[in-house]
Amino acid sequence: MTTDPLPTFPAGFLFGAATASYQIEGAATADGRGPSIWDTYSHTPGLVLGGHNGDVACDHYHRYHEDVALLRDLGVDTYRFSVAWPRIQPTGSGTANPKGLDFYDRLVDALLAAGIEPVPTLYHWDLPQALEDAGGWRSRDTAERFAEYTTIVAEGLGDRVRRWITLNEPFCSAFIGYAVGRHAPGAREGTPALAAAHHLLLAHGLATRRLRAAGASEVGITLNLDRLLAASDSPADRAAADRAETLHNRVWLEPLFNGAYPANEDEVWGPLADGSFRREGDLDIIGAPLDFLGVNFYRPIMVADAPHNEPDPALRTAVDVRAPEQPIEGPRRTTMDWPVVPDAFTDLLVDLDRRYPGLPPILITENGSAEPDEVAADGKVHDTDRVAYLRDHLSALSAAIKAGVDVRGYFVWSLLDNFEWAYGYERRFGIVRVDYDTLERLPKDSYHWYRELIAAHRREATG
Ligand code: GBH
Repeated sequence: MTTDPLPTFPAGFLFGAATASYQIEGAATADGRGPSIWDTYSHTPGLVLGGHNGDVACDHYHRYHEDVALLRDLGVDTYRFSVAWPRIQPTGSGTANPKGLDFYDRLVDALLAAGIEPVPTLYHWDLPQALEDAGGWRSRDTAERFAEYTTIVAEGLGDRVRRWITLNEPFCSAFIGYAVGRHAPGAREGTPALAAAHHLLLAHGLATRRLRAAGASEVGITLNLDRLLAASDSPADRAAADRAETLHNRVWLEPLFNGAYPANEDEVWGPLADGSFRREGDLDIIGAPLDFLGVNFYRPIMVADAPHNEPDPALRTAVDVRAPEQPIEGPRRTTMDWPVVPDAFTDLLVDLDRRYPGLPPILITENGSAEPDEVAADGKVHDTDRVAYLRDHLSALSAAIKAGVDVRGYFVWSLLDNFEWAYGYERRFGIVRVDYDTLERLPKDSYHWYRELIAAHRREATG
């Protein structure tokens, strides 16, 4: 294990771990849970690597006590999990399913008993299938349904939960789900993907109102903000990076924090941008003040200028912004084939802080890496590459804080190896190994390293 000095953080900085419902829970039909778009997608042959699905996953639904004990021993202040909408409302509308809500009730109580703050995310991609059948996020009604669902959860858990996250990575829900088609529901559409983006933002705004009405003390949203790099200094490549920046980051940041869609969106989306799905007053709902911004960061993305390669004109206007990704040569790559460039994390945060002066405090709601984790002859997992990734990204984060960026906490992705979406169980992000035959949990070296970092931080803060 590394002997390099540990990065340091301000007193009161929060350390946490993160997971998501469909990726860990399993128990897909237990206690009245309805099907979600990810059940449908993963059960469609050929879409998920290895033909894997989330039917069992880590069986967290039945083993949450063991997982809370792992969190307690890790010493985290806080735990970010997501609530599965189809457990609460099996068909996405109507009265609550008491048994579904009861699971999160027990989880929250177990976390509090272990001295850990529960931070639920209301939507981490598992839309009830019945809502998808009625149009999914293409439809404005889904945003209204989400607001109703939010009220149910807020009333059920609000006496014990202080901090809420509305959506996880709406970029993925809208563009990977409805245009690229590599996430559920697997659609390849143009205008409807832009409508989905808008309706997700609207859902966030409506949910924020409901959470405030239910007395929530802190509300935020989680975005996967990408650090976009131009492949060269040429004006064409820089313009391509700028278009990609709009597609990835500005389409969310501008309505949320500047009260308008990005100024260059016509260039990116053409006439689709002012689609009839955007209504007067929506931006006021979307732009309601937030208490924090959740940022997920994994890697930088380099792009170059290129002609459209998408024959379908509708898809062109949605996601083919003539800025295809280029390989970044040099740095080590994780098993996701993602380059490891910790400085990009510092740069992203410093830039964000400079460009959006009115931004609320930031929480890093995900950061981590997928590595090949074999159990060694000594029965342990020596995931030295993950330890290095975490150490270097936490150092990069510490540097951003020292440069003045107001970051209040960090959640490692992920507590457990889990269902990595289109990659099934073939990619492992956990600091705890899961044996998918026995479902046994085995803390990796990275778990012990993170535990020591947290302990050292506490000693520093109290010493
Ligand atoms: C996060 O997304 C998710 O919130 C989390 O659930 C996930 O487990 C974690 O990252 C690790 O991946 O090649 O078209 O299939 C991070 C952003 C965007 C990364 C979608 C993977 C796949 C796009 N993700 N991307 S595609």
